[in-house]
Amino acid sequence: MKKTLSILTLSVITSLTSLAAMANEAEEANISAPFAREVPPGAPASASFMTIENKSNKPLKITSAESDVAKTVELHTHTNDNGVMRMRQIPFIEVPAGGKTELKPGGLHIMLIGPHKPLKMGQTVKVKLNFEDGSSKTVSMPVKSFKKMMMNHKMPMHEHNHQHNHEQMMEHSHEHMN
Ligand SMILES: [Cu+2]
Repeated sequence: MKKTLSILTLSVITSLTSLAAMANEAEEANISAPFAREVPPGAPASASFMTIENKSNKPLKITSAESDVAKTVELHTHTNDNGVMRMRQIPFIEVPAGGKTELKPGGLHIMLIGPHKPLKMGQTVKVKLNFEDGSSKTVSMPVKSFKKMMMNHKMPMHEHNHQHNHEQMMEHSHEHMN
């Protein structure tokens, strides 16, 4: 009995040691340029964006997200459905080994559904990312106005129109959702 116990203890210590040696997914994820979208009072939803870099040699997955600024937080993407951009919920956001995944307007995003109060420029919003292995990371992000950002970017005409269309599509999709 005593021998069994010590073998058990030893194996627990060994597995704990190997766990500690391996960084978890949250630690391997490098977040840059996070921001949330400014929304007016009564807006049904906002969205947050960021670039996620994977420092490890294994793919990592964000399987959910949470925030105390909104009732529900979902992982979303945009798909082109016969020329109409639609948002849909996805089960995870994957970041390839040694690569990066960009969450941006018109593409992948973290949807903040049912904001408890209007999100205003200058505020900081916290979004917690939950990874597949159970680890998590809280990201603090500034609230930014899309309109301001686009005005600040003196883009060539074509690029500007492109951005503008995205903005319209986002508005359209948001209305669709509720
Ligand atoms: Cu969305």
